[in-house]
Parts: sequence; structure tokens; C-alpha cells
Amino acid sequence: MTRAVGERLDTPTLVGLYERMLLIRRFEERASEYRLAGHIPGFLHPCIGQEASAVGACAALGPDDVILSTHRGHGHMLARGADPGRMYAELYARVEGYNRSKGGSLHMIDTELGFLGANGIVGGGIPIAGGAALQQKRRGRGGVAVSFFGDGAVNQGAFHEVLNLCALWSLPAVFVCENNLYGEFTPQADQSPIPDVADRAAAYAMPGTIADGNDVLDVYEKVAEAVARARAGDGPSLVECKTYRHRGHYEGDMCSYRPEGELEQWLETDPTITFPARLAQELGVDETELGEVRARVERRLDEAAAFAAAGTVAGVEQTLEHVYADSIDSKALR
Ligand SMILES: Cc1ncc(C[n+]2csc(CCOP(=O)(O)OP(=O)(O)O)c2C)c(N)n1
Ligand SMILES: [Mg+2]
Repeated sequence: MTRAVGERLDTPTLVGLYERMLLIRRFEERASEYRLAGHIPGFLHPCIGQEASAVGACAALGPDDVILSTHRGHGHMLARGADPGRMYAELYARVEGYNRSKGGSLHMIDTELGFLGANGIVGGGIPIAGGAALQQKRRGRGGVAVSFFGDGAVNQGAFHEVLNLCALWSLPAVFVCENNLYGEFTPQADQSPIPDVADRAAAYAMPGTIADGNDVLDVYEKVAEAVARARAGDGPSLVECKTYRHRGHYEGDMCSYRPEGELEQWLETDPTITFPARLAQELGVDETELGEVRARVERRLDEAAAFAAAGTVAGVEQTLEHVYADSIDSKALR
């Protein structure tokens, strides 16, 4: 962290970045507990540890911009400003959820927020981002499409096709790779001969930069630069955020494949601890204010969880509602 905190953003905005990172952290820690308590069916892929890349990147965006997410998408969605109550309701399989329980963790979407979806297909968001970037260019309002994806996704063919076309057509896209060192249980070094994903940008004549993915301001600065370039009509960029997931690939993964001491080393740069420490040291944000942030996050999540728990369990009746096959008479199928 070389730059002084608060060089470009004012103190309330910086405290807001902390609050959003903490919201993501606590949303997921609680989701894990709610799942163990039997409230959440299905898998969870937590982004615990990676909050700074989601929040830093989304802080560089405006309301006309759109983002595409991954299977590890709760953080991106909350960073974009989603309602944690509707998100928990979706995880709880309630009709009040973002997708009336049809999306679940892996396919949540809120088009009004420009959140064009999580995606269970690794790399699946990247071509959608390419299409969204084309749409942004045609609209001509300066909007940008941001695609989040992991280090594993860059070995999918679609990544290369989309970067090539976006560069060729100078589309306003920003590709944000969250390199957390693993694709499922395989270390990045066993999947690719290139340690820095950013180097792949050179093949498509676009800038490739590396950000400290656990430093929300470094991510913000680098993504903001890429966004400015895209808005100016100068085409796409690739930003690689070096980060780490504290939990396993999914909740329940025991992480036996990790070298000893690796997690402990990354915990030292935990953004939900190091960033408020910087706010205190460099800007004099006091413990009372940081305590208020923590209390506000817990209150918000208490309300969110209560909203989900009080929701209507989605039943068979709703299965064929709001899907494209709506010409089918659902009663005829029973
Ligand atoms: C096309 C496809 N292949 C394989 C999988 C199974 N899968 C789910 S997540 C994952 C690893 C993804 O790694 P990465 O892109 O680094 O994201 P991370 O999980 O580290 O956030 C794999 C192989 C899948 N969902 N989709
Ligand atoms: Mg990964």
C-alpha cells in the first residue's frame, strides 16, 4: 500500500468502502451458518477474503455501467448495491428472492442495478460482458461493461475469443480477473504456465495491470483507470487482482490441498482488518465510528435474514411461472 489513504476519495466514501466490505464478509459468514442450520439448500461458494476486489472495482463504476459475475458472486452483487434481504430470500428459496427462488446462489440477477448475473458456468459471464459492451457502445452514453472472473476461467476458450473481439472493435469492456490462486482444488501454477494473468492482455493489444486484490484502493485506482479508458472510446483493459479465498472452493471443502501456513499468511492482509486499521491510523477515524459501522452492518443483516425467514417458500405452483416455456399448461404436466 504505497499511496496514502484518502488521496482521491473523501473520508465518508472511504468509510463506506469499509462498510461494504464488511457487509459482504458478514453476509457470507452468516450465510454459512444459515446453511448449516438447514435454511439454505444447495452449494455456497463464498468470496470471504476477496471483498476488496469486488468493492474496489464497483466503486469505480457509475449507474449506467453493468457487471457480470461468477459462481462466487455474492460479493459482486452486494458491492453493486443489492439488497441483502432479497439475496438471503433467494438463498432460502423464497418467492421474495431476487429470482423468485429460481436462480439461487449461482444465478442471481438484478438488471435494474446493472448486475447482469452470477453464473454457474466458469467463464460464462465473459461472453455476456462482450455483448453488453457492444450494447454500451451502440447506446453511446459512455457506459462500460465489467466482467469478473477467476484465474481458472482464463483457460476457457471464450475468454480469448471475447478479449480478441472487444479489442478489435474497441468495446468499452473491463476484464477483472480475481486471481485467488486456485481453480477448485488445483493451484494456478498447475493450470497455467503464466503466473500473471495480466500478461495475457498483450496478446490482444490491450493494457494488462496487476492490482493488490486485498487493497480496496489499489483495485479502485486500477479499475478506474481502465474504466476511464473504456469511456473515452479507447477500448478494453484487463486488471488482475491478486487475492485469496479464506474458505474452501465451496462451504464444506476442507482445503486439504493447501500448503501449511498459506492461509495464515493471507490473513495478514485481510481487507476487513487492514483497511479500517488504515482509516484509523491515517485519517483518525475513531473506534466509535468503526463500531457504528459494525453495528449498522449487523442490524442490516438481522433485518435481511428476518425478511428471508418470513418469506413464502416457493412451491411447485411457481415452477413454470416467469420462465420462457410459459405456453405450457402446468396443470397438464401433473
Ligand atoms: C464450464 C465449467 N467447467 C467446470 C466447472 C466446474 N467448476 C466450478 S468452479 C471451477 C473453478 C473455477 O476457478 P476460478 O475461475 O479460478 O474461480 P474461483 O472458484 O477460484 O473463484 C470449476 C472448474 C463449471 N462450473 N463450468
Ligand atoms: Mg480461482
